Amino acid sequence: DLQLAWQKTSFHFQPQMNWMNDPNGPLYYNGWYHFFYQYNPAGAVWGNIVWAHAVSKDLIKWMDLPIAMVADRWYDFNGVWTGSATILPDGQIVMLYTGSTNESVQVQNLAYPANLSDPLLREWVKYPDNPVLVPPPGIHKLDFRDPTTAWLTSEGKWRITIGSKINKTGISLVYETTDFKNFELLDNILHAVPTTGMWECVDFFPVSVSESNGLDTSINGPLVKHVLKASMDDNRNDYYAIGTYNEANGTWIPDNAAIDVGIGLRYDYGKFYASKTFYDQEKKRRILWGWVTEGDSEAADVRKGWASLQGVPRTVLYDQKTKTNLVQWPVEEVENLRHNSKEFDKVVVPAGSVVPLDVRAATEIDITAEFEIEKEALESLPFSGEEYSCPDSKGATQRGALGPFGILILADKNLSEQTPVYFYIIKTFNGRFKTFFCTDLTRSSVAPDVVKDIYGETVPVLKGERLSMRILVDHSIVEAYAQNGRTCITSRVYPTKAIYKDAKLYVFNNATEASVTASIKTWQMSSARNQVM
Ligand code: DQQ
Repeated sequence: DLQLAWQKTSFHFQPQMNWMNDPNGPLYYNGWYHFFYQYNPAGAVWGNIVWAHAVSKDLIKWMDLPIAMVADRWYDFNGVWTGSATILPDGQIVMLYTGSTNESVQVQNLAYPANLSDPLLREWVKYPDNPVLVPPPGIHKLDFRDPTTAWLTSEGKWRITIGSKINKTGISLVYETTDFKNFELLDNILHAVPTTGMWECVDFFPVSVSESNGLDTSINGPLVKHVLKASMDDNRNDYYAIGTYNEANGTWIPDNAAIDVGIGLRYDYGKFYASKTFYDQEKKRRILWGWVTEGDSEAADVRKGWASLQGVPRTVLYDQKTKTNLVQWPVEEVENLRHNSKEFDKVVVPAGSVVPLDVRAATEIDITAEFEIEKEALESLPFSGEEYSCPDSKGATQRGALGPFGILILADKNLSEQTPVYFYIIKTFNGRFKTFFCTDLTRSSVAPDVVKDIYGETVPVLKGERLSMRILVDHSIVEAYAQNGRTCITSRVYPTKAIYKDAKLYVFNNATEASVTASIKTWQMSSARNQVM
């Protein structure tokens, strides 16, 4: 089936076949990036979970290695679940992961490479005295999973945090250790947020407020803030908040309690879950991996023989301009796949029009676009009390004075299938502008049984800044970034007509009052598969 075959990506991480979920234990060691992931060797649905393993020199072109860890002990009999890597100062590598025991109790286990002189780290050994941690008193046996990378305190002890919940309050427990075998539960939890439910895949890391490089997980100090992220089992989204870590009492406090973990910012407003960062000591950056689920039916996944992707790894930094959010950007290495660039300079897009962009098949394409709105329209517009939210709107067909305008991707020549990625601007009563960034899947496919949500949120735009977006299209995945990565939206799309050479690109403006001028650059993207490293 040509349409199902088309859905396979050419530069996103995905195994040859079968089910994949969370990223696990990413790390850089001896010239190689390592990536492990939750994997079902036996089918395209979740189950039989093991740790699969791949390596790369550039985070884009991957080589599959043998499965790293299978469910062969009582303490991980029901699954080798999610975990994280810690690289010790002497170069040793420590892996902590959750095992679902033969009785389905969630416990934490220790594993390490059999042979550190193998740069591919092919063989993994489980510590004979596993588990190293069992659910403490008061924590349910099914609510204790996904240990983080450890960080070193000023006293020279290691700490990890593990997500859980008490009643409906999401929490993160903290343990201290010196040898990764014996742990002490600290009296204080790292943080808790009522009503948010179980916290999966907690991540905790420092960001610099003054520099544009990433920080090793153990760094702390006056020019450092700490990000706490949790994956909300209740609504399947990754929420983060920026705050301050108090090492002495072991707690973290958000900068702004109104946008605490689980109730404020998300890494991504589309499909993006169970994400995890690691510090790349080679290029001094922090890199974020996130799992992107399917939006088609389970039956379709079984028919095509695979399910799920990983987003292109993203560099994560504190936004020194807004000071309220992170910025996420595809790792620079993805740009090595760019070729055949095209430039569309200062294209005038009048209110209510669609302008085709002459690129050849747009199924593997990197797009950057900047938009300028007519000055007079901006100024003369009356204030509006309009309430807007991407998911509650009618998508790209809902016309406002200053939007929507943006790019139609994966559109056929009749526009019977199209996925608009766009801005929508509101002039609020205080005269300020509020900008939304959305992706509308309503018309992405004529197929009936696929997700057709409208995703998106506000994006901060500072005075004097141009509106800009970047879109990575790779067959059935679309990653959209606004204002250099302040707001991100990852979508899965399943067109039936706008595929292969019939996938076209347009710039559109559905505003009623303003014409926009768009400057767009596109690059075809080479495949990352079957390339020599
Ligand atoms: N996936 C793993 C768990 C984790 C969940 C099991 C998050 O460890 O909590 O496959 O997607």
